[in-house]
Amino acid sequence: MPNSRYWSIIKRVINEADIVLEVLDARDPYLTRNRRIEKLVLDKGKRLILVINKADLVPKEVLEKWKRVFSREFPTIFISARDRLGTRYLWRYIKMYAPKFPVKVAVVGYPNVGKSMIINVLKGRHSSGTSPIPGFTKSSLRVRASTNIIVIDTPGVFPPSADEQELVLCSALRPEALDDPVVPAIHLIKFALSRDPLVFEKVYGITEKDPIKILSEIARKRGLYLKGGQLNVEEAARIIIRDWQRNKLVFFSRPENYNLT
Ligand SMILES: Nc1nc2c(ncn2[C@@H]2O[C@H](COP(=O)(O)OP(=O)(O)OP(=O)(O)O)[C@@H](O)[C@H]2O)c(=O)[nH]1
Ligand SMILES: [Mg+2]
Repeated sequence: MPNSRYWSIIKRVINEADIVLEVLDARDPYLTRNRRIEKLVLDKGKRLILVINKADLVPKEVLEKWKRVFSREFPTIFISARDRLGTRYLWRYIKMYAPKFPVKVAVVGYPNVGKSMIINVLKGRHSSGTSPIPGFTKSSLRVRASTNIIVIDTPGVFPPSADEQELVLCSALRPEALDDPVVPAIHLIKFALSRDPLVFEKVYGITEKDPIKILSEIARKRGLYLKGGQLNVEEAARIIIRDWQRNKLVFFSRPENYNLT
């Protein structure tokens, strides 16, 4: 089970670092916050900055709200590593919170949130491999971003207590890694509809609101049938999960969804 092995890497890297960037997914920064990491950072007396990444997928007014809510606890910024937006702020925050120079900055968080892409942005060129498949980075990697700043990439980790459905929502589990993709896909569909009732109409042209019917429609439209002629809803479930992880199925949460204002 790599997650537990990855945790030991995270602990070591947090020990070594002066500042920790906890990377969150802008589509749901609340769900992708990892309290266990935050506690570790605080216990070690290190400085924590919350970095909401993938800002290109979410309206700015929503990001401003998340920033306002989270800033009560920790310094928070939002960026798009892919589009290189807000990265100047990231530099500024790192310099502002550095207790000394040269400073070591650890980049941590759930799988697939964009940690390696942030490392590449800070470095200014491609140093760390990125991938839409969660669990890509498997060890820590130290990169000199400037004369005074060393950044450390880490593997994505999730809390051992997280269940499969949560992990699917956090894009932390590949659909291939699921024994039964249908249950988590149904959970994902319900979650998506609660955030945007029209999302399946917009993305797949499906007006159905019942999760099983949505899966059947996707299977029918793609011609996914089992040998006996029934619709292959398992494959449809994997497609939905994959589309969410690869940003084809786009919806997002607001602080109000968690009664945070
Ligand atoms: N739209 C969008 N996609 C992004 C952004 N940053 C990263 N991605 C995409 O998200 C996926 C994951 O990026 P990585 O940098 O590999 O994520 P990671 O956190 O290092 O993932 P692990 O190594 O698996 O833990 C890739 O497909 C990236 O292209 C961003 O700002 N916007
Ligand atoms: Mg990575």
